Parts: sequence; structure tokens; C-alpha cells
Amino acid sequence: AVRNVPKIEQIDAFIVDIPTIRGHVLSMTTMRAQSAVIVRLRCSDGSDGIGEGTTIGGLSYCPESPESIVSAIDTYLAPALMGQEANGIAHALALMDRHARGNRIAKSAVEMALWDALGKRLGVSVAQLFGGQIVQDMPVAWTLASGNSDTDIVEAEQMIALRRHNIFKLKIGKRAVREDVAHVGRIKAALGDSASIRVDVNQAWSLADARWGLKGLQDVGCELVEQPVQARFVNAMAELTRSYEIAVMADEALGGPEDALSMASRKAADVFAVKIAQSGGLMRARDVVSIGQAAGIALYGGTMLETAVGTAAALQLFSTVEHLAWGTEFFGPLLLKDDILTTPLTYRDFRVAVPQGAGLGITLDPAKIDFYRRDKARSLHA
Ligand code: MUC
Ligand code: MG
Repeated sequence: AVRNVPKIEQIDAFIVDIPTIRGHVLSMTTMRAQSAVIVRLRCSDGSDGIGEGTTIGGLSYCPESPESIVSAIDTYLAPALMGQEANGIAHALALMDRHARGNRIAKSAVEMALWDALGKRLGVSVAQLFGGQIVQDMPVAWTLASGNSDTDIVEAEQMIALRRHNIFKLKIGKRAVREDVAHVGRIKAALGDSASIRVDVNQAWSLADARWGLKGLQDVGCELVEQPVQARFVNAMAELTRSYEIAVMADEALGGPEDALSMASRKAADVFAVKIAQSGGLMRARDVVSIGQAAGIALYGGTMLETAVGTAAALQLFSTVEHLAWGTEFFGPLLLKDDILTTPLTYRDFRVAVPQGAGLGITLDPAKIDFYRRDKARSLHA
């Protein structure tokens, strides 16, 4: 008898442009909106899945842009997967690799939709598909990046009073190192022990800048520095990791398991910021986690400032990881002026909860999607 297995029938990818609640000032760009790529996948048995593949600041963060993610999916990945078995996610990933080099975020968006569809078909969560939930919720950091120290202090104090966040990541690297260290020092002095302060340089420093920077940052009580130098400067990351007390975290340097192995074997980080999109999907993010665990590198759940879709995927996957020593930054939906789910994710008591239900455990709000879709050309974007 021929098995009646569900086949992949349709994959739609589109951009939603959602304004941010304030300007988000990073070393390479200032964001005023997030352009997220949403994927909707339909299977022959009527089941469907949602995915997200999002980057930051157009092409300023990495070699993929929102537009390139959509075009990679439409032109290469979706045609390669049409008619393939929807349950065969490992096979789908292998096929995508055969048809397209790189383009991790695009592949990740499609893989995420396949996991969501599989979970919904089986009536289990994506966390269950990855071995089951160990934790129900996790600590969630907030990024202070208004571009102004006083505004950042007010914002941090509000977050602490609301019991929403007490871990703060400051975006630096745009100004002189001295000025950045002073900015971080002011914020740490204002918040004291009520907050954990970390910084993300997004690759902006030279090794010489970074030596001064790390020394200054640890002296003002900053606990961790993320990607201080360019991703390809692994030796510099290794030198910084061994030379200072402050923890050094790899972010842009981690494009999947191969990079994780090279960073681990060269002792080029104390902490891995593990991101689903940057790793090339949930399976590969899980591989990065395993390599980190095997090497004794601490873990942190990172974000590409995704909407609640990508954030839910991260919550599902990381809920199966026993120890995230540095917590997470799964706050993406809170940076956006609007949420695209029917029921938003839950943030309380400094933590974010893993959504319950089958697949990713979320439902898109169709009216919101229609409103923010770039290809529907709303007057908002005119
Ligand atoms: C990054 O580089 O880590 C994550 C949080 C945030 O504010 O920006 C990002 C991207
Ligand atoms: Mg980063």
C-alpha cells in the first residue's frame, strides 16, 4: 500500500514592516522599524506551519537582507521543496543546502515552518519534538539603545519597577571607547546591584580599542561584552577571552555548528549567543548548543529582534536546554509597536513564558499581517 504522507504544497514568504517603540541605536545602524520575513507553509493534508527569518538593519548586520530572504525562498528554496514529504525535515534541510549555499536565515524560516506544521499535525509542541520542555519560562534581558544615557537610565528604572527586566544589554561601539565606557559606567552606577549590565559592540572595535574597552568595562562593573571585534577575527576574540575577567560572548562569529566548533576549539569565547536564524535553523541551533555544552562554554539565548513568531520558536527550542547561564534576550515583540499574534507572549517577573499548545504554540492575527505586509502597500509605508 502507498503511504498517504503529507506533502509540502505551498510556501509563501513576505515582509512585514513594524515600527519600533523608539529608535534602536546599534553601532552599525539605527532601527526605526523591523522588517520581519514571515513564512506560511501549507501541506497536502491541510496542515500548515508558520516560520520567521529576520535580520537587523537591512544589509548592515549580515549578508542577508529581508528582500534577499524572500527572494531566496521564492526563487530557490520553495521550488526545491514542492511535493516533498512534509515530515522529512532533515531531508528538507539537506535539499535546501543542495540548492542554495549560505542563506541561513532563509533556510531557517522554512525549517521553522516545517517544525510548526509537524508539531500541529502530531498535536505536540516543537519543544516536545526536541525532547521536551525542561523549563516553563526563562530570564529575559532588555536592550537599552536609545542613544542617550539619561533616557536609558529612566527606561531601565521603569523596567525594574514593572518587574519586566533586570538584565540590560547596552548597545555601544558607535562613539569613542572612552565615551562608551563612561556611558556604561553611568548606567551601572545609577542601577547598582538591582541590574546586570552587559554590552554589545556588534563588531565595531579594533583589537586595540577592545583592549582598552574591556579593561574599562570590567572596572565599571559590566559583566559581559558581546562580539567586540569583527566576526572573522577569531584570534582577537581568543586573546580577549583569556586576557580579561569580563565574559566575552560570540554572536556574529557563530554562523552555525562549524563556527561553533572553531570558536570552541580556539577558546575564542566564554559564552555563545545562540540564535536560531544565524545558526541556520532549529536543528543547527541545537547543534551549536551541544558544541557549547561539550566545550564548557556558557550559553545565552540570542535574538535577531524577531516578532513573536521567531521568539516563540526560540522559547520552544531553549526550553529543552537545561542551563542557560546568561539567560535570554527574547524580548523582540516588546520592541515593536504592535504584536502580530492573536494572543501575545507572556512577560512577567523578569521572565518570558514558553507558549503552550501544538507546534510553536502561536496563532497569527490575519488582520495585523494584512496591515503590515509590505507587498500590500498600505498607506503607512507610502
Ligand atoms: C545583536 O547583535 O545581538 C539583539 C538584541 C538587540 O537589541 O539587538 C540584537 C542583535
Ligand atoms: Mg549581538
